[in-house]
Amino acid sequence: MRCIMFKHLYTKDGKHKVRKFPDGFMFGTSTASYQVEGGWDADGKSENIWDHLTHKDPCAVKDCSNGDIANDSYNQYKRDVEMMREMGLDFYRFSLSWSRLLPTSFPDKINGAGVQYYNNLINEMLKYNIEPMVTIFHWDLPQKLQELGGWTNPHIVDWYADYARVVFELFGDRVKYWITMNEPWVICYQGYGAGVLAPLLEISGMAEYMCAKNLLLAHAKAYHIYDKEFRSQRDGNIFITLNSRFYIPETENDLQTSNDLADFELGTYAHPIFSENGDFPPRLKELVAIKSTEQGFARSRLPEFTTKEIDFVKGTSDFFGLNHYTSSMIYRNESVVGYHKIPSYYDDVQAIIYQPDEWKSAASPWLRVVPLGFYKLLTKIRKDYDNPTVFITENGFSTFGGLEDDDRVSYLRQYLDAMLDAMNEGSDIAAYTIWSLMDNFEWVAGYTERFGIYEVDYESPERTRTPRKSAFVYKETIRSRSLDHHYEPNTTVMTIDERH
Ligand code: PNW
Repeated sequence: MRCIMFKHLYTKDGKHKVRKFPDGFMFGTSTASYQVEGGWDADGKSENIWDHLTHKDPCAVKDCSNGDIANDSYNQYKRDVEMMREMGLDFYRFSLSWSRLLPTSFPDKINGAGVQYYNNLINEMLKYNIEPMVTIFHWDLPQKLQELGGWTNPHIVDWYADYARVVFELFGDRVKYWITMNEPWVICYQGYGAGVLAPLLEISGMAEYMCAKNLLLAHAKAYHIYDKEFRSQRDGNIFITLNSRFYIPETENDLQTSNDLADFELGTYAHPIFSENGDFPPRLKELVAIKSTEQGFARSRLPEFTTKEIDFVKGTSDFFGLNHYTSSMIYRNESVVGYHKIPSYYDDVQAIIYQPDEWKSAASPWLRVVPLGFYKLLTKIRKDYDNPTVFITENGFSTFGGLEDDDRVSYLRQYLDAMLDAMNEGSDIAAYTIWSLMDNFEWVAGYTERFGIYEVDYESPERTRTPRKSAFVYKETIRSRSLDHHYEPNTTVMTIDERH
């Protein structure tokens, strides 16, 4: 390995002392509709792109499974809330299924049974003082809209905004935290560029850029609707969740490469919203334009925003939602001819990323333990975007199952430590969320990779949930509002404490 930039992956501070979280800091866990709900065609729900993919081509998913039943949260929601109470969560982040609420994709018909389900869940949480944090869109696009081009069709700006308005009307009296989109980079690159997630399109260097522009405008439109028409109802908040790794440069010469890929990944979505000038990052525009000209395209493959659109998108997020799991090494690839397809996203940015075998791996092959990267990323966000208030909306570790998840406990402690390091240096971080409350359908990995701090038994009809060691450790973190590397829980019984 030619890694000379950082000698260690771990933060040095805090390993042996108990570290306190600031007053008001919020702890939660997260899931997403398709990954847990099941009830794929229950009570009037229509087909979304994951129903479609898994039914048409079952073994596109590793274990040829699907989310038809998943965790059966559609019926087991009371147990889900009971788990939140067991751990004493401040909030729970879940997502709404567009095709459950609007079976035609449009607001001409609202599915009462779908509304009832989310009302039940929200009301059950509020009964016990658990704040709902609601993601409006976490990847399960109605199949009909996909057939119309999905996120590459500019009309989706209105389709999404109409859907958002409906959910603000339905649930805005009780929901204080709204997330417009989960991980635009994953939606656009992995879904339309790399062909690894539904709709499995592989049109890189083109489709992910079209998707990016439409998605940003759709997000902004929903933000403005909420801001003007609904915010006052509950003095609520609305923001977007972006995902990013940190890219560790192999040598000093790769510093620019690392910054370039950050512009292509996080920057594509963060710069238009969180920077002073708005618009796509200048380096992204420059690099795609140069390549497009060289390749004989009539214009840049990256669409442009008009001045009006730039202003429309700028400043449209109350917080900076961040999902972070891992980091990679990076180097420049100018000399590696034929490594990436032309045109393509990675050819445009001219970067190659990899993770050294020495880095400890989770069950997911892409997930290795690099807490220093979390600290570096949080520091970069503080500096690049004028210290926004950050909500960590996902962070977590996968295993192959089992209740004694010491590797997860160790990962979570190291990542919380890295987060506290960044906070000590001034990063404004207000919330932390573990992915996930429980095992769930892990997209194309099916049920083979387990992210839950509760284990789910997929053999039992009620999908029995059992706390892992990490759930007990998280409970104590929340109770004591502190990080103690040496706390050993008694994992025999999980109880519900006073507060809930
Ligand atoms: C998240 N990366 O995506 C998703 O929001 C969840 O639905 C999913 O289950 C979870 O990760 C675990 O895979 C990721 O670049 C996006 O390293 C990007 C990365 C990792 C996870």
